[in-house]
Amino acid sequence: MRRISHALALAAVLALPAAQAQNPLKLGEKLRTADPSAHVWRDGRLYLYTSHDEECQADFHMKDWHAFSSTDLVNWTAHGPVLAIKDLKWADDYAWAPDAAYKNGKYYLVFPAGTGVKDREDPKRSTKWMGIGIAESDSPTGPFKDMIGGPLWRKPYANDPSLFIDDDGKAYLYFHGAGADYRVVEMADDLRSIQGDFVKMDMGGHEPKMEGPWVFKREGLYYFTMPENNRALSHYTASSPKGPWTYRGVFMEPENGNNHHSIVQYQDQWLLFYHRWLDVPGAACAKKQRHVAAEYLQFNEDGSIRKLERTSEGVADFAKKRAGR
Ligand code: FUB
Repeated sequence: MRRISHALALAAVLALPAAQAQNPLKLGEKLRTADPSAHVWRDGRLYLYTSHDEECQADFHMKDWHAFSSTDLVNWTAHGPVLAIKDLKWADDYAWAPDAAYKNGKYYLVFPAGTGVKDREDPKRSTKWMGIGIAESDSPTGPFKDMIGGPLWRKPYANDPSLFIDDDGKAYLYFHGAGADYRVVEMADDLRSIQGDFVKMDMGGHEPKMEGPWVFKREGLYYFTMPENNRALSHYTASSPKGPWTYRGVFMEPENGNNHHSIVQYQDQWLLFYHRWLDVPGAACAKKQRHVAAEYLQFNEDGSIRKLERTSEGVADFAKKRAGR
């Protein structure tokens, strides 16, 4: 009898991770998604805007951006592509990491796109250029329309936008740029143009190579977060959206390849969305491919972000936590 109950207990433990596993998120059986930008809109749903990898992609030639939404973070509604490279007059490739915003009753998708090719052997022969565009919609699920028909600027070369709207309605655009990292530019009220100069922010002397920044505010404190050296998620804090910033350290270590993330509060929980490079059994290639995942994010007493591990459970118990409130 005792042996049977031990066996049952072991079976239950072994069954647990599989039953609860929610990472990577179930966004579509054959759809390879990356670079999740998470937002909670007025309808109470959590939305993810993602980029979309071709199967077994190489050099990130990407063609469209997708949206998904959920209320329990387990069951996701796919809203399909919300904007595609073919809809743009000024770019024909590189549908990279997007961000989104809600302002003046409209939804905005801010996105990088480009042209040309990168010559990895002889970088001087590269013709690749990238810029940042902005598209509008009356709905969070699009379709989004490129109202200005061009990038917000041509120089500096830029991608990975993070559009932060402060409580006073002012919009700040952060991005990764060629020789122009750690810059911020304010945007016009209608978000159709930038306003003023690019401001180089004071990062307290810590300026590693970076990609996709993500800026948010919690309890009056501003957070500038980014994948340091494109891999380790790290953070800075400040009392203003333009800094000066204080470096607060890495909160997620690197794994396999680049990382790109977003952070949002949803129904009392702070959440981290990011992507992982994972094996895909049965895929046409042997290499790892990108998948969107999520974890709970915790803060220390001093406001810094607690270091976290990647888990297979992710936020599978989100609905249960909500019910237990
Ligand atoms: O998905 C294409 C690029 O890879 C993103 O824009 C970067 O942040 C990196 O994730």
